[in-house]
Amino acid sequence: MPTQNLVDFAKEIRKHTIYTIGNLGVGHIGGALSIVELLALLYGETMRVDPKNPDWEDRDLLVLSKGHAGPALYATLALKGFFPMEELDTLNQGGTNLPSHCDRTKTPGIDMTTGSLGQGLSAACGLAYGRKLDGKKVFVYAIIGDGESQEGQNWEAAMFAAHYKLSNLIAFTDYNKMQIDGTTDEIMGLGDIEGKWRSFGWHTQRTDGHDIGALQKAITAAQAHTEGPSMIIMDTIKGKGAAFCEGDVSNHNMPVTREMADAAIAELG
Ligand SMILES: Cc1ncc(C[n+]2csc(CCOP(=O)(O)OP(=O)(O)O)c2C)c(N)n1
Repeated sequence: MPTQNLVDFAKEIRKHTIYTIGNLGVGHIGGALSIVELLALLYGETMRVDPKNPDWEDRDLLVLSKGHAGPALYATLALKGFFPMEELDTLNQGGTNLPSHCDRTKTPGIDMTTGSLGQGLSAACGLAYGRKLDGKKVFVYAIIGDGESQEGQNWEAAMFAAHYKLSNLIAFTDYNKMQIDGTTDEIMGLGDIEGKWRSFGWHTQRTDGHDIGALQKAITAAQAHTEGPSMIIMDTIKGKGAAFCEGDVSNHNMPVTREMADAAIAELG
């Protein structure tokens, strides 16, 4: 069972993500909100990180391959103390350390620069393979989108990770069934997505991506699998928790006024 702390942490991440995008006036709110529970669990419990030493060599790493969901990760990192909360007000503005998409050279706690979809899993493979060669007992986590899964490079990474038995690589597919222009089924259906990963030699699981307890179990099982990489397919809802856009296919990158944000935050309590 998740502790109340993790549920509360997820709520705070969600509120600050909505606030930050509302403060800017526009942003990738849908795909940011669908990964909030996962981020709360990773940074609230699972990952070994040190906010005071973000470049610690023995830390676990996260590659947020769907880098447009950066605002949710920024809220998480700020709440963990990687940088001051006030910096969230600078999202995607001139001179900011928080660009709309993740940049490891700008933001403490960001482990990989992402945003060009399809490439993050390959980077995660490299990080995991390097750690394995060095004999380091750390995990590399990666989050990819379902629309992003249509990019062919993912499947080269899938073969690589299985071939090199990267059991220190645990990836998540944010299966919110939507992408920029519509549903994944309309644009390019993923079919049996879990079966695809399994056939590439990955240990696979499918779970509710908004249920922290279910995610905990899945991550524990993935960590225990020592034969190769793991993929956890998370069933999620795009825009989860923001009443003005939850489950709406137009929420990919949408205008959000302060009034909309304030109302959604008040509703979360
Ligand atoms: C290589 C590349 N092509 C196009 C884009 C523009 N783009 C940004 S987000 C997005 C849709 C991604 O859909 P999905 O992976 O399902 O993300 P989510 O719906 O969870 O936000 C696209 C096409 C990009 N960032 N990179």
